[in-house]
Amino acid sequence: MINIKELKKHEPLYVIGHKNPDIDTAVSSSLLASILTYFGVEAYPSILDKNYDFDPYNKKMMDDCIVYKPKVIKTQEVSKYNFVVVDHNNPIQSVGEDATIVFGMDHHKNSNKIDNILISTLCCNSLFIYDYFKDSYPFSKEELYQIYMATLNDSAFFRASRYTSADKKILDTMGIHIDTEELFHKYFELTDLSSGMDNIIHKYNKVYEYNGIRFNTSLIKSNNKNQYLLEEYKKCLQKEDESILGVWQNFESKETFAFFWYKHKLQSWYYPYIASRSKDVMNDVVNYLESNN
Ligand SMILES: [Mn+2]
Repeated sequence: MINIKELKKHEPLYVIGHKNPDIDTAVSSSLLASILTYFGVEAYPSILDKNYDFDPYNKKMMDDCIVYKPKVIKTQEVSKYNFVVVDHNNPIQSVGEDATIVFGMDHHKNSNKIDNILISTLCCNSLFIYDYFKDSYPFSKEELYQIYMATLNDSAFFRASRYTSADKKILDTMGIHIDTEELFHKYFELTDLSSGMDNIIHKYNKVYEYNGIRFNTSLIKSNNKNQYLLEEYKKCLQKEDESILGVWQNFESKETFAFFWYKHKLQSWYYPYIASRSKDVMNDVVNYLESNN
């Protein structure tokens, strides 16, 4: 169990997710702040002012399930606060490496940059928080619904490879019965490619890091109609000065194409399913980096 007594020494705590928040980051930070408050620790969901730029593909679904009102912290005042991180575990994706982080809960590959962090293999961090506290915190109906929505979004409505039987098992205990295919048709959005490939590659990209090697990443959700743009995407990646990982998922043909532009060489991978950027693709990237360094 988490050490409440120890956390209390650092209050108030500011629970923060990754920049360009998606549903899981919004729900995770709000939820963990509420849980800590319930245990008597002063805590608030938070975000840095420079990062308050939503991932637009989640906005409608997010607005329909959560009133996300984080405390907005000025980036130059980060050193005044004690943070708890959720839905990421590398400080470069939020508060920066000099900030004080006292605790964290995440479901991505461990960067080993934060000492006191719990890492899960579940497909969604909100689901991990639910599983961890379900016997000690009375989740409201509204919170359960938010967790369900975050899980749907993080798993591409159960289509992504990171969604496993372990996730399903936990979801089944929540007592929520909704038509997820109906929600898929209501909320799922393909990447808008109309503003040009160069723009798209630089928009809402996440920085990844492995063993000190940093690279940008881009994720495209496509269909058969847009598949002809894959070659242009590949070309645009190769025009980058810095390293970049591009992931192209076709939700109609259920295929994934990944390209890693590193040291001016392009490495490609193909998956006959919807491969998760943070799981399957990153695994291959890590293996590639290990065999090439
Ligand atoms: Mn997540």
